Amino acid sequence: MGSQSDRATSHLERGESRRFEVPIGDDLLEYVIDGAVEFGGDEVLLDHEDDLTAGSGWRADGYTVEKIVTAEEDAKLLAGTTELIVADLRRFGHDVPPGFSLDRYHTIVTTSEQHLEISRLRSFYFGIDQFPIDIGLIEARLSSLLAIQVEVMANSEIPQVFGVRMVRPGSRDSNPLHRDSWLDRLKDSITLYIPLVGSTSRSSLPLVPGSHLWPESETERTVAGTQVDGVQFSVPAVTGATRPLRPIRPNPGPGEALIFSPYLIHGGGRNFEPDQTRVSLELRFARV
Ligand SMILES: O=C(O)CCC(=O)C(=O)O
Ligand SMILES: [Fe+2]
Repeated sequence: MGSQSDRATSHLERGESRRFEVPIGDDLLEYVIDGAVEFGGDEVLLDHEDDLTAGSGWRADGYTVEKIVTAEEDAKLLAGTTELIVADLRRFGHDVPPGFSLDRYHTIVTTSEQHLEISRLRSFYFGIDQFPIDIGLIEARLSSLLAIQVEVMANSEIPQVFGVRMVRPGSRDSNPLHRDSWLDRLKDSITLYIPLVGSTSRSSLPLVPGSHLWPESETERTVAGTQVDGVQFSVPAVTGATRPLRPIRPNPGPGEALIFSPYLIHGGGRNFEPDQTRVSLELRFARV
């Protein structure tokens, strides 16, 4: 295991297929790549783009874990998010028992088809007016950590938005390894991952420390149209590197956020827990 991930440079042409494996802790991420892949050019993207971590003490790692909400705010985040998801589940005719906890999501949504059906409604993105606490609290804390004034961003449809990620155990609900900065609209931003339930050392968001400073020529990625496990993702997926690809799971605890650069390789957030859905909040911020 792992030989391809150490130096996965066998270039794929259109129409070809290969397996791609990346060890993560004691677990193994496995993907089937169908279609063409390519290496980027010689440049390091951050050499000429805005690095919001420049003034922080963790610029070299590209991520940090910090306390971001109080226990009381954390409880409100969980309760409010549960209400939003329960409303969507009921909209799709699912029976939700009283006292339902979000980490039981996979016991209600038991198939990928059901998960995709709910996902098509809004891709689990909500307007910030539905955020369970004052977003200004998080903006202020993040601004102070970065020593830069930041505010929550839009996506292509909602002016200020937050996402709820739900990754069922043993599912393909998570996205493959990628850099957010390969999407133009996410350059010059910073991302927060806030765990709600079921986020553990075997389910939380993985990332590759320091990979935000790798030259593009050292990362191989899918081109438009190439499928990963039968799915075309909007962001190119990493399919290899000339350096060892060794993602870790920083696994933030209650009230903490994993704060990371959009240039960092992250994703591959498969859930290897046997019986808990991982639920986390996803928030992106830009300079005011
Ligand atoms: O939470 C995950 O598994 C993926 C998150 C991600 O890719 C992002 O927030 O940009
Ligand atoms: Fe991402």
